[in-house]
Amino acid sequence: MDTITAADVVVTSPGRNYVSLKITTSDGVVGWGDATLNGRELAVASYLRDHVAPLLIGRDAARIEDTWQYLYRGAYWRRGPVTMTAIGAVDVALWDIKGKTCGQPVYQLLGGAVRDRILSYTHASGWEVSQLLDAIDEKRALGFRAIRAQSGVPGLDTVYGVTKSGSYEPAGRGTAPDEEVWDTEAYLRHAPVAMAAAREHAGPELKLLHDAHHRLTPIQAARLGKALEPVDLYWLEDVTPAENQEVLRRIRQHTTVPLAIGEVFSTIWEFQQLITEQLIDFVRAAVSHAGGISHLRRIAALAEVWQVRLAPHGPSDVSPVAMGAALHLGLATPNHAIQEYMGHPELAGEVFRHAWSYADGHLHPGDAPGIGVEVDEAAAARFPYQPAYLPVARRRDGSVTDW
Ligand code: CS2
Ligand code: MG
Repeated sequence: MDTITAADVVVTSPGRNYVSLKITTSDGVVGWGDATLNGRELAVASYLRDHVAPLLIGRDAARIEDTWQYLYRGAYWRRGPVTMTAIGAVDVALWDIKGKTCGQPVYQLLGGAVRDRILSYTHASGWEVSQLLDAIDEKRALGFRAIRAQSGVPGLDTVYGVTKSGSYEPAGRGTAPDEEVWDTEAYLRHAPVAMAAAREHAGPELKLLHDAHHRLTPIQAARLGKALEPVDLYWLEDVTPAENQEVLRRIRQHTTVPLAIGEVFSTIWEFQQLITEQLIDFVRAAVSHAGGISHLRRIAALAEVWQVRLAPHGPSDVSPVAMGAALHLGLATPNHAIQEYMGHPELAGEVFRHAWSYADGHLHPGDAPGIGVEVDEAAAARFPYQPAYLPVARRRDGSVTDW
């Protein structure tokens, strides 16, 4: 039996913070998992170091599902992003080990490829609409066939997904969150204008996506959805906070715009009504935040029954390890639609070596045994953790709203 002999947490910050879990077995096999939770990295690192790692020592590395059940049901206190990201890191690391032990890429262990390559989308943004259109052209020149478009909003100094200069990274370094002023009415006036300009500029073929990032009430979301129907979006994302899954019913009554929800969700139970009542079209959970490959494949299987498709979250704060895991799952999952690929900081390339690759608007996990992503621990040590927080949004009256 190949038993777990060590479970170590590697916190590093090559351009942004990442938390990786390294599991080592008695046969000398090393598996890696991603435990990064943007703005709460140390909470997951502690959950792993203080409460999970000691329990893993001596366990059979091959028993992935038993370990998942042990960490989920055995914890008593369950669900939530910290717990599920910790479990996700263990799960991906154990799949990595199993693949390496069998000499197979993980997608082969999941039933083999159902597609040759995975459609991907990336981000294009610009404070002014003209800058957004230029950014779309730049990303199309890189081969992307699907692009998320985000623009500034007249009257606001900060807007989700856009910077006035340089590249966009959501979490600001510092010991407290930046605070941003948000004005939904200004956004609702401008978003249809910016998205229509993007569609006019890009032509009918390009898959255009837009992220409303949890900020609208259901009726505001319905209004935006209707206004964007002529733009023919591939999806409108996070139109409203969806802890109350029921509210999506109201939006569905008013608009046919495809809806994508769930990057902040971490278990199948948060998707249960959204899927079984077809209140959404795309599931957005990340492999790292939703309990790993073992749990996200369950969510995908439920979604398949209701013709809902999987589109895993893939921003810069989903590390190259979890991107690799997402691609193995995506290659082997029939109802997988598209993989987000925002890209990672350039410095991350000094720490993470990956077999997955991008070409011509698509991604592929590669055929290295396991997940195919290795972490250079010596390089990781060169980039110590730096506190960083996602912003807090406030309305113009000073009350906190969803960022
Ligand atoms: C965004 C994310 O990629 C997306 O769809 O919603 O970039 C999100 O803002 C960050 O992951 C938050 O850490
Ligand atoms: Mg999003």
